[in-house]
Amino acid sequence: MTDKMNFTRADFPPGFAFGVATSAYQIEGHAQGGAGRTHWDDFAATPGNVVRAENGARACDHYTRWPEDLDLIRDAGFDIYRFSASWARVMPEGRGAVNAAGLDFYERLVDGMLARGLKPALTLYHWELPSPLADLGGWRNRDIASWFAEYTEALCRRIGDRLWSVAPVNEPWCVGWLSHFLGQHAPGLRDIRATAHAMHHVGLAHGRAIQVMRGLGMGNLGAVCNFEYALPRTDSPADHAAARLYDGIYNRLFLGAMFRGQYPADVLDGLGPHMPKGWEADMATIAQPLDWLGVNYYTCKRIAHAPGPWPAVSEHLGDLPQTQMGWEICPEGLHHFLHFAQSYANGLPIYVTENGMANPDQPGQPDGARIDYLNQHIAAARRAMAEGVRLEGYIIWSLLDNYEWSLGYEKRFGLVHVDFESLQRQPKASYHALKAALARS
Ligand code: IFM
Repeated sequence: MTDKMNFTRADFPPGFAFGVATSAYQIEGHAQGGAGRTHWDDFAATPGNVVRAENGARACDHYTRWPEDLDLIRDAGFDIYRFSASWARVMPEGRGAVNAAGLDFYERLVDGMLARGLKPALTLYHWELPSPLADLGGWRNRDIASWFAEYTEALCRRIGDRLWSVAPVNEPWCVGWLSHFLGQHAPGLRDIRATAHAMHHVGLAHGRAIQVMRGLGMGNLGAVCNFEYALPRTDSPADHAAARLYDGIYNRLFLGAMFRGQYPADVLDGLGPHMPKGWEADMATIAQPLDWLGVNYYTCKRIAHAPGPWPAVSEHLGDLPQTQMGWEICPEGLHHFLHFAQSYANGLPIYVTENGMANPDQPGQPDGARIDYLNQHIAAARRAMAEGVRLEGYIIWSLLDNYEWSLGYEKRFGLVHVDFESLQRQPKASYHALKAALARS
């Protein structure tokens, strides 16, 4: 293990931007500032859903400690801060009345980034759906596209003039499949019809939000999707077919819709019968022209055919070393997806919008495993760039240890250690290594 990055800023083209990412519910402390209840509060309050039933009520208290957190980002030499706004903080009921303190908070935060020379990269939705909208069916209800457009307008009228970039929805696959088919995230459903509806409505909401922001004269609008490298578990034709379908559901569905106005045919074979009526007419709205594509990448999976109803696939682990999440470390997958993203993005800039690892870090103990992980992945990205991929930035998940959803607070992704009792921040060795690599000579 090393304590140094194996690159410096000078190894990248001028203008290549480095950043860190977080999300609202995972760090802010949702109990403060008049935010409304979210479906994650409800999900966490239901026994068995979240480790120790932990929720985002206090989290990292970024709501009050944001100046210190922005200082940490600036002091390490990062260029971009990718953050998200909480829908329920801006609109506690999800629509209608706006929470003035919520808008004030995001304005202070964005102005704080600009004052420190950071580029504010906003995500409008990183999973904390207001509970009153969940009561109406949440992502299953087609009206969510209009509710989301209303929220987008309320927030962007206030801060849209100062944002460097915006993506509507973080990781559409997680909002659709992980939350409605696998049941691992709020609202915890395991229902194919709910999944098909939610996935389609996520795309529709994305398209409507882009339209609203274009209408406000905003630019540099993109999409952030997560990708998982699907490898067949064995050489059998059945496992190859299963891996291909898994790739379709996970990796090709949203890119197909957003960049080509089409869902992949192999995924529609299974999902088609469950789609909302008249979905075809929405594809032009979903495929709004974009300015960039963001790639979130962490791991690969070994996929096997599994007897049972569609999609009849099962996920397995291979022999590669694993992170604290139990995810295999597979930088080859990032190289693959940067080329893959380029094949959809038609010459647009591509960003790695999330990459990083969870590690059982103790304060004061060097997190060499994270430095190795980042070195390997950044090397894979540089290889793709040398082969012609238009990668223009690399954003690390995450600035702080934070609320890792159904896994609670014990999976530590931060470059900065957070003591969840005292809330004290302590930069890890990876933070210092990145700071040295990013220093401008
Ligand atoms: O913590 C999450 C984040 O909210 C979305 N992308 C993956 C991260 C690690 O699981």
